[in-house]
Amino acid sequence: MTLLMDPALRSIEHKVDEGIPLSSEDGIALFRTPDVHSLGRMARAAKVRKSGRKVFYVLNRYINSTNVCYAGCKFCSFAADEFKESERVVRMSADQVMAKALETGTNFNQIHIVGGHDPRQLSLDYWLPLMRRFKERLPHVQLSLFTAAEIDYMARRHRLGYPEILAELKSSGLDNINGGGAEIFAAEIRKQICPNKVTAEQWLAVHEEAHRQGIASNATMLYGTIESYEHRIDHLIRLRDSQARSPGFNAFIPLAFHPDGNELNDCGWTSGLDDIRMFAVARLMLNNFDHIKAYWMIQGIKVCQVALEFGADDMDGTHGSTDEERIYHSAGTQSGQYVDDREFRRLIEEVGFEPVRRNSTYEEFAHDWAPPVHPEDLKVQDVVDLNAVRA
Ligand code: V47
Repeated sequence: MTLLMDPALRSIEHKVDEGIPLSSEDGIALFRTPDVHSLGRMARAAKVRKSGRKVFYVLNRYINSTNVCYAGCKFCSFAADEFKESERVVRMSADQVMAKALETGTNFNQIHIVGGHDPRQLSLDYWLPLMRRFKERLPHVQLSLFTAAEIDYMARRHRLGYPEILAELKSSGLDNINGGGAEIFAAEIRKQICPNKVTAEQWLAVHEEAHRQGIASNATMLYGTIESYEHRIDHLIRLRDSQARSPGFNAFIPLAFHPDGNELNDCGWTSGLDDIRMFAVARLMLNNFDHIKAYWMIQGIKVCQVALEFGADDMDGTHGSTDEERIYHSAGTQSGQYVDDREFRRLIEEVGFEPVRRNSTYEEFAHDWAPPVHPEDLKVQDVVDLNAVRA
């Protein structure tokens, strides 16, 4: 056993070593401990037990397909009102989404798309044909689409239950649901920061039904607005209970609040120390989650590198080009848009871990894996040569 300076952490370390789930009081003690070094050591050990020295990354295309949204969340700087600020509206056609995905080639393993509660785009008539096109053109790419809030919105518009809409989405190729829309589960906070969004119960019901149907998913938590440590711990415990009821979450991603240009601007930025604690507490509370993701674009590359020493084992991945992500770029992130895969591996190796390329469901790939050539990628000369070989 490690010598711990804060005695409050001793019984917690014992539970962690024995695989006993931590209580709410334990979680609060972890957030409050002045002994951040011991917190980090415990979280790092928990990470190493799960994934050794591996740190995962994905060659990804990231697209925000629409910013029209009627949810009116107070923390959001991304949503555009289509009538009052039409100049800001970005609403991509299916052809534009497809073209954007293919803009920088086909060697990627995941396409990540989230948008808004947009009545014109969140419809099965738009998505099902587009998803089938993706699967035909890019059979090696996993579709990580929507948040549970978007799926709930689409289900209500089509008057379908969650089992029915998820079955439709799965049959057209949905592999993974993104973790957004969870915000903070506590109703008293939700009614202040996102009064028109799914409830916690609905969010969890979408994910649990998806898992029952074999669709994987991620979970997030937005922290750094008006919530307390108690609210954060309540959120983590509800996720842990949900994973026990209906397993299928792969990664938990803490989303640090970005204050620029939204109604919660007074809350300001989270501190680097709060970010690091958040990763460590998540790793220790969520003993039934395999992965804790430090998304470089959200907390920034340097904090995410430190987070790898505090329990995180994933840095998300590349974006295809330099203008794809808009949720965090509208709200003030300084992270930039583009890190290539070589640089990704270097960033992970630089802090002593082993980079491992993955897809949405954490199947592993050699770093230089490339997809089989698709007929549409062949130039005329290649087709002639291929026919000559066949003859
Ligand atoms: O639900 C919006 C968050 C989420 C702000 O599954 C904000 O791998 C901070 O789904 N400050 C959507 N957060 C993004 C999302 C996501 C992100 C990263 C990884 C994954 C994954 C999914 O973005 C929303 C909301 O919680 N968000 N505005 C803001 N100002």
